[in-house]
Parts: sequence; structure tokens; C-alpha cells
Amino acid sequence: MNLAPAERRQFAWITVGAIAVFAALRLLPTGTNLSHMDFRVDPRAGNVIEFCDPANPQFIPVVAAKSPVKMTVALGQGAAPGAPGVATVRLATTNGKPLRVQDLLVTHTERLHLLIVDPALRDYQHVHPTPTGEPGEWRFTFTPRRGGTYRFFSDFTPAATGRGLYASADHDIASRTGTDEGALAPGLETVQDGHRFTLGIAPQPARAGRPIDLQFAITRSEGGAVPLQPVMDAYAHLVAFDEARSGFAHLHPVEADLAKPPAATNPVLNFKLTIPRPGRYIVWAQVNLGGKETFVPFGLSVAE
Ligand SMILES: [Cu+2]
Repeated sequence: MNLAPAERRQFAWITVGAIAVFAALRLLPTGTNLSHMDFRVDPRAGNVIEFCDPANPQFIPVVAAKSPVKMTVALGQGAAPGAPGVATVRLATTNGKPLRVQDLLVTHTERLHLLIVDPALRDYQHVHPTPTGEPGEWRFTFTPRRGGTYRFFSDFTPAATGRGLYASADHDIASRTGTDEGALAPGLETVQDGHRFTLGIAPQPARAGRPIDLQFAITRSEGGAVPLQPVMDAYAHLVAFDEARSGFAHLHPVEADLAKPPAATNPVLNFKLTIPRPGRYIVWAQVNLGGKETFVPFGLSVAE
């Protein structure tokens, strides 16, 4: 590049200007008033939630572990099986500081993920409450499909720590019918909405405390391309609950690169999971099929 002295000066000034703007932006506060100390849990409390390691996803015992964040859920009039109602979530640190928009980082396209499940693990919903403007208050429309004590698990990442954190709260939904078909007992293969969904498990049987490989696959019942599209920055999300709803594991495909979609006619996605206790688990898969959010349950037995 042959520049005249005037052009060269201009070039230098633009460079200096850009560096100054960058430095100034770096000095701006990130917006959060919370520090990592606000999310500290007294280690003497025991059973502290381990921060998650995305390379080795674990089952998180949210209920038993002491969360440094207290969560409550309030339901407005109207939330009944099949009928929508306004639900308000409040999040605050145990020392009383509200968790506002600027206190949470965006993870998987959202700041606050709520995983909601009924006692029978038949109605699983994944919602993203939006801030109301009142510090620490978040709102969403909730339509329970069933009655019973619903459990709401929140999944978020405080800006102060940059690490995933969890909290939970329960809320009763009065059942209109009073009938209960009991626990969900799905297998490892489900046909739903014109698609066949399978979950492969290795090794068989899966064992507590050992890494489990899950292989989630979809085919179209009539053949042809599966209209699989990303949802929340992944081609599929798997969430595993134990029967007691003591916590959950939230898994994302090993194939994390959205620019490399899985095979069109037979998409296969691999997941890794470690479950500490034996028992029966329900794994809910969430996918986007041609713009339609689809949820598919699988049963997973974990041996001693
Ligand atoms: Cu996810």
C-alpha cells in the first residue's frame, strides 16, 4: 500500500481512535452489581452444587444441594390443567440481592431457562421468563397440562461467576379431574408427529457413576429428510429427571457446531452423561422439526 503522508496520518489517527474506544469499553462496568461472593455457599452446609463441566455433564441434585440463589414461583389466576396463567418467578441471592437482567449471562440464547415438570414426569416444559422491570422478577405464561405439585428448575449463569447455577421451587396445580394415570413409562423408541425417535444407550445396562453414551436418532416415518433445525443453539437438548425429581441433567450434543448439521435423512446426535445413583430416569428430548418444537420422552434405567 502506497499512502501519501496525509493519508498515513489519517490512518494512524483512526487506529489510535479505535484502540481508545476499545480501552474505554473495557473499563465500563459489566452491569452487574453482584460479585462472586454473593454466590458463595458456606462449605459447612455440605452438598453444595458442583459447578458443571460441559465436557462431562452430570446429574445435578438441585433440591438437596444448597443453592446460593433463592427462587419462588407465584401463579396468577387461571393456571389450571389446559388453561394458561401468568407465572412470576423471583430470584434473589440468599443475602437478599435480586437477580436482574444484567446479572445473568445469555447461555443457549437466553438468560433464564426454566425446566418445568409435573410429579409423573409426563408434562415437561422448557420456558424462558422475561424480566418484568421489577428487580429479580421474571414472568412467563404457564399452561400446565396436568394437576399436582409441579417443580420448576431454573438454570442460569450469573455474570459475576460465569458458571452455571440452579435453583428450584414447587407450586401446586389443582387437578380438575383428580385422575392420575401414574408414572410415565416410555421405552427407547417413540413414534410421534410422523417421526420415529430412538435413544441408544451404551454400555447396556447403564451404570451409576460411570459415563453413559446416549445416541439420539430421528427418521421420518414415511422416509425422506427430517426437517431438523437448531433450537437454542443446538440440534437437540436432552434433559434427564429422576423419578423423585431431586434434580436434572441438561445435555447438549457432542456435535456442537451448528454449521455442520447432522445427516438429513437420519440425523444422529451423541450425548455424554454421568448419573450418580441407580434408578429409573426419564429423558426428555427437545428438538425443532420444521419450526415446530417437539418434546419426546425416553425411559433410562441406571443399574448399581
Ligand atoms: Cu439445552
